[in-house]
Amino acid sequence: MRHTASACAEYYMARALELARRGLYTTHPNPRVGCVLVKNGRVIAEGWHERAGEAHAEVQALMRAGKKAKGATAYVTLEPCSHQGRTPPCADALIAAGIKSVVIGMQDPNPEVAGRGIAKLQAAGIQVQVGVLQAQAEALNPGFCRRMREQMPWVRCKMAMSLDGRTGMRSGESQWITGPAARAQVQGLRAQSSAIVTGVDTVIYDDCALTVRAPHLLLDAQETALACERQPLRVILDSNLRTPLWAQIFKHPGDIWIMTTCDNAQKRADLEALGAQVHVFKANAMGRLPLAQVLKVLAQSGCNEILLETGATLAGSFIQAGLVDALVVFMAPTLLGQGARPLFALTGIEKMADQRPLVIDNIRAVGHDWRIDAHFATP
Ligand code: AOF
Ligand code: ZN
Repeated sequence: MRHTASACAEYYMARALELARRGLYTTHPNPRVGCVLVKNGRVIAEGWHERAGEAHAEVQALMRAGKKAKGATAYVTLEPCSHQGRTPPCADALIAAGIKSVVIGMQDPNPEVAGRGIAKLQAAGIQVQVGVLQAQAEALNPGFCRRMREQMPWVRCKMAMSLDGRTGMRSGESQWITGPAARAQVQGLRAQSSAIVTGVDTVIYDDCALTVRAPHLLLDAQETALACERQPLRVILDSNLRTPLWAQIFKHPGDIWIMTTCDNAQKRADLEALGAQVHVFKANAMGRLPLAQVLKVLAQSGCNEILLETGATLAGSFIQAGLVDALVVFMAPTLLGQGARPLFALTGIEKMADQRPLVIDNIRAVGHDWRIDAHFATP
C-alpha cells in the first residue's frame, strides 16, 4: 500500500518536472517550476512558471482549476513561496483554494522562503510531503540553487575537439571543428544560460556574435520561439581592454559586459559608446582577472547558469581555479595533429596522482560528432 502511494507521488511529480522544463529558456533569473493538481486520482489542472514577473506554477494551475481545486493534492517541484516577490505568495494561494495536501520536490533554497512556505502550509492544516524526486528537482535548477546557497553561479564549459584531443590551431583558428548539428546544440545551451562568458582572444579569432540564433535546427517551432525570446548576457573577459571595436559581437542585440583590470578611460569610453558595460576589477596576486570575483558579480546580478565558451587557455584557468561544474565536449571525427592546441591548458599535472578525474554523465552521437557530458569526480 505504501509502495503504491509513493509510486503514485513520483508519477505526478515526474509530470510536474516535465512541465517545469517548459520554462528551461525563459524563467531566468527565477527557477523552473512545475505543478500538477490531482483529485480523485485524476489530473484536474497543470501549470508551470513561464517568466519572472508572471504567475508562479501553482497559481497557473489554480487558475486553470478554478473551484475544482478544493480538496485536491498539489504536486510542486519546488516548495511554494511564502514571500511577496514580484508576485504574491503561492502558499497563501494554495491555502485559499482549499488544497488538502501538497507534495514537494525540494525545499526552496531562496533564503526568503527556505522552509517558510512549508511551515505556512502546515500551520493551515495542510498535509505536506517533501523530497519526492528531489535529485531531479535539484538538477532542473543547478544555477538557481547554487546562487541561492553560495551566491555563485553554476558553470558549464563547452568545448569542441578533434579525435586527437585538439581544440584549435596554434594561431587561434578553430572554425569549424564540429558540424552543424553540434553547433545547433550549442544554441540550445546558450538559450538556457543566464550568461555566456568568453575571452577576448575568442572574440578576436572567432569574431562570434554569441547570440542565440536558429535553434530550429534542433527544436520544434514552439521551442525555438521560447529559446530565442531572451538573449543571454554576453560577458567578455578582457584584462587589457583589447576587444576590437569592429567585433561582430557589438552588431547583434543583447547586453555585453566587459570584465577587465585595465582602467584606460579612452578605451573604456570607446567600448561603452558601442553599448557595452565595462566592469573594472582589481587584479589578483598573479596580476590576472580574479575569475571567482567575476562569477560573484554575475551571481549578484541574477545569473544562474553560465556557459563558458572560450579557448583552451581561459577554460583551463577556470578549471584550475575549481570554477567549472560541468563539461560539454563535442568530439569531431578529425585529427588536427600535434601542432594544434590541446583541449585545456592545465599546468601542474606532472604525475598520475595529479590527474583530474571526471565522471561521464552521458555520451551520444550528434550528427557526425560525439557529445560528451561530464563533471569532475569528487575526491
Ligand atoms: C514558487 N513557484 O513557480 C516559482 C517560485 O519575484 P517572484 O514573485 O517571481 O518570486 C521569485 C522567487 O519565488 C524565486 O526566487 C523562488 O524563490 C520562488 N520561485 N516559487 O512557489 C514558482 N517560480
Ligand atoms: Zn510562488
